[in-house]
Amino acid sequence: MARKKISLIGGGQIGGVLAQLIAQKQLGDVVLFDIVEDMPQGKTLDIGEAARVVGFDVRVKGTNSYKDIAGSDLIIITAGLPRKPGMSRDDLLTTNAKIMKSVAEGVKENAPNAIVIIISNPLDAMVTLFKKITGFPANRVLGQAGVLDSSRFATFIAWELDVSAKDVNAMVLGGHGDTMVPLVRYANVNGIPAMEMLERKYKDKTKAEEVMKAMVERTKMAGGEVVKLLKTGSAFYSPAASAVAMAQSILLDEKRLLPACAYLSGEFGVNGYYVGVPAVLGANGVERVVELSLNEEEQTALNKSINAVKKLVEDMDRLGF
Ligand code: A3D
Repeated sequence: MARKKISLIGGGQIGGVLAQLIAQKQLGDVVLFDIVEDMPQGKTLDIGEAARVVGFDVRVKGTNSYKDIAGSDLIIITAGLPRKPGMSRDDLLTTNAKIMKSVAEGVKENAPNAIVIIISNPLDAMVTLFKKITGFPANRVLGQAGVLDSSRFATFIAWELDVSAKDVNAMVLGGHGDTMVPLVRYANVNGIPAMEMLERKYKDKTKAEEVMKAMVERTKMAGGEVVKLLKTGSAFYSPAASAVAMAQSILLDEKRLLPACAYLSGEFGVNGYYVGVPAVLGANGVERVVELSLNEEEQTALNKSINAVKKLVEDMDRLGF
């Protein structure tokens, strides 16, 4: 079987880690594209020279030409500026929409059959714009945010309960912004509700609720927490790892159920917008969106998040993109 081809558009912090992780996992040959001359070539040479010591056979190539992405099975886009301290993701809209426009045109012309995962912020708007410009079918255009937001939430729960992060399932839905919705009621440790374990730990329901609330708030602000510490950019190790989990599910047709920024056609009562929802990811990209029952509080929070996404998309339309 021929190796898969994965192209990464944007060779910055996330792009570099993506290239390394994909090579180490041998998911396929990698092309790293950036507009900065020589930089993607330098990074891929460096990553590739570890082939012997790490033990991988896939090829990793850097480029400044879109022609090299031809025949890609999967593309991951990180082109665009990251946040600096004090900025919200939405502050990146105008700059990154311009970048996304040129990227979408390059992908449409050179790799029209690829499945595309977008990471660039503001995420929900960038996925919408990419879909609009390329006209690719909805199942082949999706965004990474929920896997990372959910990993953050699950990891905080694991640290708090002193259990393996592998046993914690916790999902975050909605847009990738301050209105995201961590689903407390569904959070569990191998099936045991996380709230029940917290209540047993503290022997006090109110205290358990306070601790959970703090973890929910930390999850919502987790991106900003990293930005504040790094000062020069935003998180890149965990976003790359999250996109690789999605890429692997698609490339190996694992059909994992992961929260993804997916196009809704009536699911969750939403039509024609990209929102973070549970989705089955397989060889056809987003194979289906999975609905789940929400109580009134959760539905209200999700509606608020959906409205924030709609406003962002309207702002983008008004700016002429
Ligand atoms: P950074 O290290 O600056 O890399 C971005 C790269 O994009 C740079 O190497 C640029 O040269 C390149 N670039 C700029 N313009 C173009 C263009 N027209 N074509 C191709 N490449 C171009 O940023 P990063 O890797 O840290 O972050 C990339 C994006 O991901 C930013 O928009 C972040 O806000 C976003 N991000 C999203 C998440 C999510 O979970 C959704 C998490 C973290 C960061």
